[in-house]
Amino acid sequence: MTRPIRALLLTAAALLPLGAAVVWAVSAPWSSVTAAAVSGEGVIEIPIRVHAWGFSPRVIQVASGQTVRFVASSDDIGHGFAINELGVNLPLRAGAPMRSSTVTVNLPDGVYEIHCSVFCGLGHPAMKGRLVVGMPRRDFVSTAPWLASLAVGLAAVGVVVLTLLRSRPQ
Ligand SMILES: [Cu+2]
Repeated sequence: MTRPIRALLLTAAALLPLGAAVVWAVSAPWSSVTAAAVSGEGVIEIPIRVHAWGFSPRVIQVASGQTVRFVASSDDIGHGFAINELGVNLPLRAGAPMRSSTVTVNLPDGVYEIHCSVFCGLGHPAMKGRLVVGMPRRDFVSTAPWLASLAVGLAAVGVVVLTLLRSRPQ
């Protein structure tokens, strides 16, 4: 194996685990679970920051039966914060926080979509978050990015090991 090819392979092998780690961190379900404050009436207030093109936190976890109020604000342009199953749809302007009415989460354990309800440009269709109710069972779709990044990481380690073994002087 020539030296430039070996260098290229080693670089790729070093970068792949980094990419895998990013995929893993972004897709990990607990990566951005909200810290919510309980207000006086036992209503959990959930602050959400909305920006082009995403939600912070991206994943909101609530228990079934909990009464919540969403307080959403846009960091940049007009967006929307909507969860169809809860009948929540807040139109947002930059710098003007909006509170939803209080809603009791009477939904079966599961993962529900949070989406932007106001067209906000190129990334709008992909602007999604997740509302996790209770402790839903993991399905394959939610573990697929994990498994993929694990496989990529292992493959990268394999490439490094093979390259080092082959480049050993005989
Ligand atoms: Cu949008």
